[in-house]
Amino acid sequence: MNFELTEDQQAFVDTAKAFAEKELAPNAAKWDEEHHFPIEVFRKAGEMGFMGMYTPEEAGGFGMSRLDSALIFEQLAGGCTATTAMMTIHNMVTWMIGSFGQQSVIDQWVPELVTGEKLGSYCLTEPGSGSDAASLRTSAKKDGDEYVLNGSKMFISGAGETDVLVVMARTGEDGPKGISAFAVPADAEGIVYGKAEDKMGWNAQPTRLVTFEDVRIPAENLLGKEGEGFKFAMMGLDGGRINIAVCSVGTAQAALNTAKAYMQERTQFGKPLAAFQALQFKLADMATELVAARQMVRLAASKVDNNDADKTTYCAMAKQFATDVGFKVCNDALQLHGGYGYIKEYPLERHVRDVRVHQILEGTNEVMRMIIGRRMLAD
Ligand code: FAD
Ligand code: 2MC
Repeated sequence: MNFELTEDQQAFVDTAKAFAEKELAPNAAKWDEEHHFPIEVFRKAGEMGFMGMYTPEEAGGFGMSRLDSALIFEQLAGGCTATTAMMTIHNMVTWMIGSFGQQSVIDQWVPELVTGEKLGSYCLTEPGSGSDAASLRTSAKKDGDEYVLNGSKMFISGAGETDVLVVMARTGEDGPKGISAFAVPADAEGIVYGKAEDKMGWNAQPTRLVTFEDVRIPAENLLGKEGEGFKFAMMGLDGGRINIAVCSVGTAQAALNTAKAYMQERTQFGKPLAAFQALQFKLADMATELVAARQMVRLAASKVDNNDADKTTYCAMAKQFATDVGFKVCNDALQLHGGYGYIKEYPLERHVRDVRVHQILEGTNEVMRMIIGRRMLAD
């Protein structure tokens, strides 16, 4: 087993790092402050090939491995966490349409999703159904050659700014087997968008309630077959959880780099902070835990690439571990800055606010433990 990156992988990392340094990092604080959703940057990311990375080639994507995509997202997240997280959700949606859509639906959406000219949202959560996703109530009723959607989706990332929504809705019985997935044009008549939620972090992208009131869509927009939607939603989230985990790793690495530099510059008691062994030990623990998190995410990504039977468990482990470590490292980096860490002139408080939600969304870290525990006890 070789833990070194290949030449190609190193080139992906270098390209993504350069993009993050040029297009994301200089603007991240402003986008956060102004709650600006940088549409123009998603277009540029599309030109770089970052918007349909692991979508199958036959559907018009780049067919990259999850591991290679994760290497790229890690670098991008070091530039702007919230913007990169939106790119990861968009990649998940593009993969779902490209993998499970009928050819006409692929032709309609995937080319422009891959270039970043169009953007996608993922709609699973509802006001009454979060962790228990299979209890969702949004309905899709077949009416001739159309489906009619009614219901609400809560906390939808990018909503109001995106062009296509992948919506999980009930076409049959209660529970997971009655759920189907649809590609829904975001401007379809009857879709109502709520206000942008006032959030702790992830301010460079809007999060909205989306309500469907007798929304009619062509029946061909069904992804796969009726009843397959919950499985598709979970398959999407296996990859999504790797991506969110790696957004925490990339952000935490940026925070660690900032803290290391600060420890060497800041003097107290006549010495640089770096001279105090207590702080050296803190830095050592941050670096060690971050390496462990990174390796775990890469292992999970390779399990998905190899379609390993345990891939879902590894994705859950990586998501839970890396997002907890990511939050801790960012918070410790803030602490190492003392009072300066708490003010917005430094990026630490933004890092802490942005990565905090990674412990909650794409399945809470309690749900990740549920997935891992169930699997362990099933054997
Ligand atoms: P609940 O499910 O009500 O959970 C409340 C608490 O109880 C949590 O701590 C949870 O871990 C715990 N809990 C629940 N059940 C159990 C159990 N059985 N055992 C132990 N603990 C349990 N969703 C989308 O579909 N698309 C999006 O784009 C999207 N973007 C989001 C963006 C943001 C900024 C946020 C905050 C959320 C987003 N979400 C999105 C929703 C997110 O996935 C949910 O918030 C999350 O899955 C948790 O659901 P909930 O908020 O309803 O919490
Ligand atoms: N891949 C393929 N199939 C899967 C799967 C996976 N990863 N996970 C479950 N399934 C299948 C499973 O095999 C079963 O099918 P079958 O009966 O044919 O074997 C079916 O789906 C039902 O699975 P469960 O019995 O495990 O379903 P349960 O209702 O117990 O819930 C749980 C499972 C808790 C893991 C799921 O509801 C969940 O992930 N909840 C968290 C919700 C979540 O992650 N929301 C994120 C929203 S998106 C977001 O936040 C963004 C920012 C984009």
